[in-house]
Amino acid sequence: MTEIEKTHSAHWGVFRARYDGDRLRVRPHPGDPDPSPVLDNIPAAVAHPARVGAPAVRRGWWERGPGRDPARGRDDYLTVSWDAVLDRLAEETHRVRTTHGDAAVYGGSYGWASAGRFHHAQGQLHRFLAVTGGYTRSVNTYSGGAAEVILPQVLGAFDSVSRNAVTWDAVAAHTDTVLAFGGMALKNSAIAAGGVSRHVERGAMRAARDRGAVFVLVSPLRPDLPEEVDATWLPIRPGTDVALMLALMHTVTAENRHDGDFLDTHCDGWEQLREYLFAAPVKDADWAAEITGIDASAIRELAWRIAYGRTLVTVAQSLQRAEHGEQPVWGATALAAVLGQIGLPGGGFNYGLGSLGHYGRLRNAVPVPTFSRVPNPVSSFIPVARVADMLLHPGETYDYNGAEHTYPHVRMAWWAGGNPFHHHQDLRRLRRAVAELDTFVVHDPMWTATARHADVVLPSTTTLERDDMGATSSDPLLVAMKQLVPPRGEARDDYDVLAALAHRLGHGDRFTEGRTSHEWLVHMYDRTRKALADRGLDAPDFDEFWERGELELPQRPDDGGVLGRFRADPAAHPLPTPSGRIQVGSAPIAGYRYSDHPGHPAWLEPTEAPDERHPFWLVSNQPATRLHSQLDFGAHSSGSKRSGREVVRIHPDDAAGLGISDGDVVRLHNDRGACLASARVTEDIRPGVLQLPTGAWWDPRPDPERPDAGDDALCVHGNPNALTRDHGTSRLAQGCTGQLCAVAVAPYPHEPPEVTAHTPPPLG
Ligand SMILES: Nc1nc2c(c(=O)[nH]1)N[C@H]1C(S)=C(S)[C@@H](COP(=O)(O)OP(=O)(O)OC[C@H]3O[C@@H](n4cnc5c(=O)[nH]c(N)nc54)[C@H](O)[C@@H]3O)O[C@H]1N2
Ligand SMILES: Nc1nc2c(c(=O)[nH]1)N[C@H]1C(S)=C(S)[C@@H](COP(=O)(O)OP(=O)(O)OC[C@H]3O[C@@H](n4cnc5c(=O)[nH]c(N)nc54)[C@H](O)[C@@H]3O)O[C@H]1N2
Ligand SMILES: [Mo]
Repeated sequence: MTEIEKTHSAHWGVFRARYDGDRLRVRPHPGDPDPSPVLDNIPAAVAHPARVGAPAVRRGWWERGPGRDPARGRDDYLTVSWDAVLDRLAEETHRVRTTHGDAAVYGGSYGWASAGRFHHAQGQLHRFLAVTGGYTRSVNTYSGGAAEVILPQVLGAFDSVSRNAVTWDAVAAHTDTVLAFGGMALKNSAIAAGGVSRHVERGAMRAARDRGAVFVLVSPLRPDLPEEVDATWLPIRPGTDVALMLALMHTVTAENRHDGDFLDTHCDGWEQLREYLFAAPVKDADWAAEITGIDASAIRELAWRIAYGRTLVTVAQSLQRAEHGEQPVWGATALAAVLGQIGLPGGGFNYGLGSLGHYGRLRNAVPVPTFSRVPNPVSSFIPVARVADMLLHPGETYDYNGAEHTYPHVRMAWWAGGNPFHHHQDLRRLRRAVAELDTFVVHDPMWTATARHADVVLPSTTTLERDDMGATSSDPLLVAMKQLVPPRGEARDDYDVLAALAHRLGHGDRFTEGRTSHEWLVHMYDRTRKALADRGLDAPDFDEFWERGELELPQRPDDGGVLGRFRADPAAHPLPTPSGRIQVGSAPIAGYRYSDHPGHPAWLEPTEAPDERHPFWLVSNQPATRLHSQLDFGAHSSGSKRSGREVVRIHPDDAAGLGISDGDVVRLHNDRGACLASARVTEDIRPGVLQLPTGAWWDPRPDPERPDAGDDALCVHGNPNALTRDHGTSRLAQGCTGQLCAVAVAPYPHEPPEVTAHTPPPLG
C-alpha cells in the first residue's frame, strides 16, 4: 500500500495520518499551536481486540426472544450474519411499534461518537427512527443539563452565552481578573464537538497573564488552570461555590461597590436577591467561610479585587453536574451583573469558557455542512439523564421545568454513538433498568460495557474507515476526513446498516433520499459552497475541496455577542428572558414553588454529602488522557494507568491517616457500589477530596468485602460511575449529577484481580 498522508479530524484535533497496511501514524495539523496528546490513542482503534468483528446477538434474546431479562450484561454472544440479524431486528421493531406504539421505542441515544458531520451516529439513528414511525427522544445533555434549562430563563440561549459570548482574544486583550470557578483546564478545552484546528487557550491565557491579568482558581484541584498563569488557588469544598458567590455579592454590595445603575437598567429581580443576601443568616464572608472552607479574609480580598477593573467570571460545566447545579450557574450570572461587567469586552460572564474547545471562539460567517433532520412524529421525551428512572418507573410522574410529565413505557432502546454504561450514574442501577427492556440494540465499533448489555450488537466502522467532513460553527477549518484504513472485519457504516433496515421496514427511500454516502457528502457540502460563492469568496467544487483536504471558512468579527449588544442597547437587543433583562431573580421560577429551586440564586444543602461512613467527596471529572470512554485502550490512555487500573488522586494528609502510599491499590466504596483504583498521593488536591476521572470501562465483579452484594458490586478497573448517584439536579432541570458523590476509601486487602474490560465477551 502506498503511504499517502491524508487529512482527518477528531473531537480532540484535526490531524494527518499515513497507513502502511499495518500501522497508522498520526500527526497533528501543522497549524495547531498546542495539539492534544489524546491523538496518540487513535492508532489503536484500527485493529484492537476490543473491536466488534461481526454482528453479534445475546444468546438469551436470540434463542428465547424479546423480553425482560436480568441476564443482560451476564450472557454470552453468538455471531450471526448481517442478513439474519437485520431481518430479525426489522421484525422486532415492527412488533414493538404495532403492539406498544411508537413511543415504546427509546431513541435518546445520547453520545459523542465521531466528529464527522455525515456519519454522525446519533443523527443517523434519529433520522431512521423518525422515518419509521417516531420515538421517545431525550432533551438536553449530560454535559450541561442544568445550565441548558436555567440559562435561557435568566441570561440567554445556551450557545450564545457559552460558545459566542467572551472570546479568547478579548480575554487576552482586556481582562484584568479572571475568576474561574472550576478552572479552565487545558485538558478540557482540548476537546471540541466537531473538531478543532487550533488550540488557542494556552496562548490566550499566557498573553493575558503577560499583560498583567490575575487568575483566581476556585477548585478542589490545582491543575484546573495551567501552571503558566500562576493562579491564586482557592481550594474550595466541592459543591459549595454558590455560597462563595453569594458572599462576594454581599461584600461588594455592603461596601457599595456594586453597579447600582447596571442593576437598574439591565437587570430584573435584584430586590429579591438583595433581600436574601442581607436576610439572616447574612450571606457574608464569615458565613461562606464555614460552608466553603475558604478563609473569610481571602473572600473579602477577592471581593475587593473583582470590584475594580475588568473582571470575567467563568463557571466550568462540572459545577452544574451536581445536585442543585443550577445555582452556581445562576450565582455567577448574578455576580457578574452585580459587578456591572456583563457585555464589556473581556468582562462579565461566559458560561463554560475553557470547558470545551469550541467556546470563546468567533462564529463562522457561512454555515457548515449539516445532515438534514426529519421531524419526529412522536412528542414523548425525557430529560436525558432520567433514562434509568424511565425504564424502572414507567407511568410515574416527575417534575421538569415548571410542568409535570409522565414516563413512557419503553420496550426497546436503541443506541448509536454513545455509551450509557460509560456516561450514566450508578451503573448497577442502570443494569437493573435495561433488564426491564424487551430489546436493547447498540451500534458501536467496540465491545464497550454498553455493547456487553445489548441484545443486538451491530459493528460500526470507525471514523478512520470512511469518508466524512469535520466542522463546527466556531472553527474556521472545514476538513475532508478521508478514509485512512479499510473497514475492520464485517464492520459497516451506521448509514448503510440503517438504510438496510429502513428498506426492510418499507421506508428506505425516505431515509436515503436516493443518495449514497458520497452523494450525501456532496449534497451537504453544497450549502457551504453556495454561501461562500454568494459572498464572492473562494468556493471550490466538492472534488477540488476534497483534493485540497481542507478549506478555510470566513468568520464574523467579534461584536461582543448577544451580551455586548444587549449592554449597548437593552431596548433594541433584549435578552430572551421573561423581562428581556438579566434575571438576577425570577418571578416565574419562584412561581414553580420548587423546594429545591427558589426564585433567586441560593445556597441549598446537598442531600448527599460526606459523613462519618463516607467521609470524602469524590470528584469524577473528565479524563485528561482520552475523550470519555473512547479509545480507553489507546497508548495515551493506557500509559496513564497503573497496572491497567485508573488512578485516583488523594491528599498526603488523608493518605497518611489511612495508611495509603503512592501506587497502592485502593477500594473506593459507598452503599451503591465500589471500585478499585491506584492511589496517587499529591498536594494538588484539597484534603477531604478524591479525584477519579471517568472513562475506564466498567469491569464489574463480586466484591470480597461485600460478598452478599451481588456479582457486580466491585469495578476492578476504576470506573467512578460504579459509585455515583442517579439523581436529578433539581425539579427544574433534572440534569445529571455525576460529578460529585460521597465515598469512603481504604487500602485493598486482597490480591487485585486482572482488568478484562477490553477483552470481548465469549462468542459462540
Ligand atoms: N461520573 C460522571 N459521569 C459523566 C460525566 C461526569 O462528569 N462524571 N460527564 C458526562 C458528560 S459531560 C458526557 S458528555 C458523557 C459522555 O458520554 P458518551 O458521549 O456516551 O461517551 P463516549 O465514550 O464519547 O461514547 C461514544 C461512543 O460512541 C462510539 N462511537 C465512536 N464512533 C462511532 C461511530 O461512528 N458509530 C457508532 N455507532 N458509535 C461510535 C464509541 O466507541 C463510544 O462507545 O458522560 C457523562 N458522564
Ligand atoms: N480531555 C478531555 N476533555 C474533555 C472531555 C473529555 O472526556 N476528556 N469531555 C468534554 C465534555 S463532553 C465536556 S461536557 C466538558 C466538561 O467540562 P467540565 O465539566 O468543566 O470538566 P470536568 O473535568 O469534569 O470538571 C472541571 C473541573 O471542575 C472541578 N470541580 C469539580 N467539582 C467542583 C466544584 O464543586 N466546585 C469547583 N469550583 N470545581 C469543581 C474539578 O476539579 C474538575 O477538574 O469537557 C470536555 N473536555
Ligand atoms: Mo459532555
